[in-house]
Amino acid sequence: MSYIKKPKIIRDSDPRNKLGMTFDDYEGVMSTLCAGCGHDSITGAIIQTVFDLNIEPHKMIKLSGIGCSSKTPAYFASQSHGFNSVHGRMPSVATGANAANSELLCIGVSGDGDTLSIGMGQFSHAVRRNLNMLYIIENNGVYGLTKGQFSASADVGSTAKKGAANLQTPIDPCSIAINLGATFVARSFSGDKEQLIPLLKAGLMHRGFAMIDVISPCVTFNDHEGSTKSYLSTRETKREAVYTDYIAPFSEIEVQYEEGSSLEVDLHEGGKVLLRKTDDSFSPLDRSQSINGIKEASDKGEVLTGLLYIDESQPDFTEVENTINGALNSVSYDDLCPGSKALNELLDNYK
Ligand SMILES: Cc1ncc(C[n+]2csc(CCOP(=O)(O)OP(=O)(O)O)c2C)c(N)n1
Ligand code: SF4
Ligand SMILES: [Mg+2]
Repeated sequence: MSYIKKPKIIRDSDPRNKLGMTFDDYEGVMSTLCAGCGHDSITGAIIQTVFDLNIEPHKMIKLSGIGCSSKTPAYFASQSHGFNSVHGRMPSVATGANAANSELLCIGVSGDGDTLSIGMGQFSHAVRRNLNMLYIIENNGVYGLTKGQFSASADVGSTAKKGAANLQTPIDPCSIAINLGATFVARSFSGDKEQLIPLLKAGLMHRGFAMIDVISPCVTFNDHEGSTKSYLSTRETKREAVYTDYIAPFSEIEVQYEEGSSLEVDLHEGGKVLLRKTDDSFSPLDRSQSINGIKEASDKGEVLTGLLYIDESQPDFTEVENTINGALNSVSYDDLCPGSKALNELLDNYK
């Protein structure tokens, strides 16, 4: 992990968001990842997302596990809260953060190894609890940090740097998440900011568990011929299911698409997702169609990208658990310590 601060040069002409903050204000420390690593492109997209959404840094928490991908939170929003947890254990820390402050915007960044192997149990329960967080998987098909072993998302036949082929069936995080009850599932590519940034915005504004699987080539261990997660292979096999844009609340909505071909989805937090179908057979509002669409594309050797599934009707973790609105540290002393009479009445209920 790097602790080297980026030199901050702010000019009067720099664009500022509604809070008066510049893009640089949302940056983190200098990246120590390999030059060209897809993870750094995702960091750039996250910075653009939180800048555009005018997020107040103290209202956001960034979390991760262990891996090259899990270093990402150090590289953006250095003024926000952060927790770099243990390998695969980020979801339990996110659960605690959600319970302690239901108003914090939560961004978790994980890897395919961190999520689909050691962290699979924790990931599954974060999904089924509909934890209110944006969960980004920086998916390169390998354990980059430990020098390129196949991960559980490596495709059958995909080769390692030294030529050995993976023989085990991959786990597709999008299909798994939809099956487990995720309420927002999308896939994109680190090199496609035009698609990725609107998805990040919509995912962050979604109330509930929003997972985005981002194919993010590892240039050091998995970007050669034979790898199915390389820049070249992903560019050739990527197929967009629906064009997706995020529209901020209160801004005028202009629909320029032909009648019948676009669909607006209201998000709990006030924004809207605008979908335009590029393929009439695909609807991200129908769970079984989403799963079938992902599988059909995969059978053809394609990677289906875009918003793959969304359900805005489900209550999130804090609503189901009826936790307090707001932060625990803002609860008044009288509410925290209502006195012995109130305590005795409470205890009587358990007798
Ligand atoms: C408990 C534990 N087991 C194993 C490791 C070793 N380890 C560190 S990172 C990693 C895999 C990271 O892969 P991924 O999540 O895909 O991240 P990437 O480096 O590819 O971005 C492993 C197995 C560890 N740090 N802690
Ligand atoms: S080893 Fe791979 S995943 Fe890790 S920083 Fe380098 S290119 Fe990125
Ligand atoms: Mg990985």
